[in-house]
Amino acid sequence: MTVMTSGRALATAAAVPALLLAAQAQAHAHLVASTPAANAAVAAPKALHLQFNEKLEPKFSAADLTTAVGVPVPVTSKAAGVAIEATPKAPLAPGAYLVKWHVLSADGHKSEGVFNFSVR
Ligand SMILES: [Cu+2]
Repeated sequence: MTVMTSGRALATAAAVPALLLAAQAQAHAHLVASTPAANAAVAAPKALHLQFNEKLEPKFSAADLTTAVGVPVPVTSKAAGVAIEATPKAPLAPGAYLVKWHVLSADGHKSEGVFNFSVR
């Protein structure tokens, strides 16, 4: 009984990414979710999480952080699997921030993007 239940759960979980990939088949790696979310106003996050639709090449995938006026904010960026985690080296002060990401997906295509959030 336990085996059947987990089997159904796995089948359901596998179906969701398959649908997402089908809808984005031409788009290569792109951002599907982030924490903070784009345009969100949040308490200072300890880390930024970016999730993509395709597996990333860690050596060529990273996120950078700047203030809204372009002043670099030091972060440690680590890519693994389909995600990037960028950890600010110091607590983020209240204000507006810009996250710039660039990735190389496992299919060999580069893509990049930008989103912003603010710290209350
Ligand atoms: Cu591609």
